[in-house]
Order: sequence, then structure tokens, then C-alpha cells
Amino acid sequence: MNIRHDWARDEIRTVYQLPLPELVFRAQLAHREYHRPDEVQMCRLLSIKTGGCPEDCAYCSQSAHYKTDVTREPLMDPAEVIATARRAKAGGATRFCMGAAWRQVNDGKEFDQVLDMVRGVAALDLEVCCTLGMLTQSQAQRLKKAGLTAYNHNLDTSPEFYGEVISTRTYEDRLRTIGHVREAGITVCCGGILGMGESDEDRIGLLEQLARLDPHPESVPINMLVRNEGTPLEDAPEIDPLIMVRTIATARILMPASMVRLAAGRRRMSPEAVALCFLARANSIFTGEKLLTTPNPDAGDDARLFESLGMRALQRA
Ligand code: SAM
Ligand code: DTB
Ligand code: SF4
Repeated sequence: MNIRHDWARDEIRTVYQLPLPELVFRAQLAHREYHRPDEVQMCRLLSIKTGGCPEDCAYCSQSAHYKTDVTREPLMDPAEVIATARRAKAGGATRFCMGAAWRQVNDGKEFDQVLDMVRGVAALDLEVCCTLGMLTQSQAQRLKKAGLTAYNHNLDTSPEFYGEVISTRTYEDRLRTIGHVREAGITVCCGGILGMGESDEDRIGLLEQLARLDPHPESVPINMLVRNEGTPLEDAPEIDPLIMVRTIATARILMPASMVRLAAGRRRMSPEAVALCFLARANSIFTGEKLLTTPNPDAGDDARLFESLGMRALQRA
């Protein structure tokens, strides 16, 4: 199966709307060409700088525009971050992702400390990912030199729906940073959030944007909205988990070689719904007690689910 970057919206819609068994079957065929069937990558997240963000993302507990139960925390000490990464590795994670509630990276002492964190985590022989907001070309190059594997920068939804969710930046801003990351030779982690009131057409529009990036993002996180009290999306209607399944399967077909991550939202899903996401060929998850600011499933529950499905943690990508 060859990798395509010329997917048209109509073609993507046709795939997305297939009867579910056919959609999942095609996703499984695509997955087998590039990945081992029983392996799932374990990633660990850490919020290295929490809250007080100037952006107004309607889903986010860390935006300074909304009153949520998140307390602001300054940038963590690099030694503490590296110690957390070491524990994550001991717990089976192969990728460590550090998130900061910044609109953009500013050069100076804090960025230098982030570079120290990247160097320290890379030295543990973990994949290192950061998500720090917008980056300039030279900042991307410095992160690359420090040993960064991947940069997460989500497009979140379709270009048409983006303005309903965020007003303090544009889709073009996002694409520009993704370009800087790519040009610096860092792999791209880029996905979206489902359950923000978007339509099927918006989900198809997001998939179109992702699948037309050349190369594809090496990693595609699909988040189910975590509804945070105090944010404009706190009362968003819950989505049918089969929409997650459909979106994951379509992402797998469009971007067969990428890691497709069942990211936020697993706590709200039944074990059966999570199993369906794996059958639709998600092959990566976040493990550990916390995502950035919200809880994640228990390690024990995850271990039991893996055991019952006969699946195992990927040792090394
Ligand atoms: N500030 C940086 C940025 O926005 O790029 C990095 C951190 S931000 C929290 C990382 C990503 O987490 C967002 O792009 C969004 O896709 C996801 N996210 C944030 N809050 C979420 C929520 N409540 N539910 C699901 N995903 C969420
Ligand atoms: C991504 O797509 N999801 C992660 C990671 N990339 C940075 C973040 C999920 C955040 C969920 C809400 C929270 O814990 O604050
Ligand atoms: Fe800030 Fe990122 Fe949250 Fe948006 S998603 S408010 S940019 S931390």
C-alpha cells in the first residue's frame, strides 16, 4: 500500500462513512503493512508549566480566560522533570511528552531550562516530545539540537470550525509552526479533539488537513474532549464513542505508517469502547495517573485491559 498525500475530501468522506465493519477491516489491513498487530506504544505526559495561558482555547482548563480549578504553577525544575521521566520509563513508557501552557516560546532562561529537560530525557533513551505553543524556526532548530524527537502541535478541528473554538490564533499560525518543526528535522505530532460540537464534516476536514501534510505527521493524537468545569465547553454533549472509532479507523487508512494515538478521554470510555479503538487500529495511548491537568485511567485497569485483549506494550518504536 503506498502512502498518499493527495487525499480529496470526497474520498475521505467515502471512507469515513463506510459501514463500520468494512471501515475497521480496511484499517486493519492498512495497519498490518506497517506495524506489529499486538503492540501499543505507551506515552507519558507531564505538564511542566501549568495554567495562566493567554490563549482562549474553549476546551482548556489552563486558559487564563476561564475560571477553572487549575492552579498556576511556574516552570518545573529540570531535575524533577527528568526524575519523572525516569519513573515513566521504569513503568514501561517509551515516549515522554512535556507540555507547557504557553502561547509561544520566548527565548531566555525558561527556554534554556526546557532545552536542559530535553537533553536529560533524551539521555534516558526515551523518545522526547514537547508541546510549548508556537515556535520560531531557530527555536525548533535548538530543540532538535538538544535531542527532541517530536513536537506536538494540534490542528484540533477543521479550518471552518476552528474559529468557534479559539479566537486568539489562526489555523495558519498552527500550520506555520508545524512547518518550522518539520524543517528542523523534528517529527510532527498533530491531531485533534472530538466532541466540541463539531460535525462529521469538521472531523473529515481535520483528517483531510492531516492527510495532506507531506510527510504525514508521524504521530496523530485523537482526543475525546475532557469537559472541564468553567470552560465554555463544560456542557458540550457527550459524543458516541463510535465516532472516535470511525475517526481513528479513517486516520489509520489515510496515514497507515503513523502512530495513531487514542489520547485524552479514555476515562469516559468503557473497556469495550477502548477495545474497539484498538481494533480500529489506534496503536498508542497515554499511560500514568495524569494527562496534563486531568486524570487518566489507573495503571492497574490498563494492565488488565491489555491482558484481556492479549496486547502488549511496544518496547521501542
Ligand atoms: N499550549 C500548547 C498548545 O496548545 O499547543 C501545548 C499544550 S495544549 C494543552 C496540548 C493539546 O492538548 C491541545 O492542542 C489540545 O488538542 C489538547 N487538549 C487540551 N485540553 C484538552 C481537553 N480538555 N480535552 C481534550 N484535549 C485537550
Ligand atoms: C494531545 O493531543 N493530547 C495531550 C497531548 N497532546 C499534549 C493533552 C491532553 C490534555 C487533556 C486535558 C488535560 O489533562 O488538561
Ligand atoms: Fe493555552 Fe494550549 Fe490550553 Fe490553548 S490548549 S489555552 S494554547 S495551554
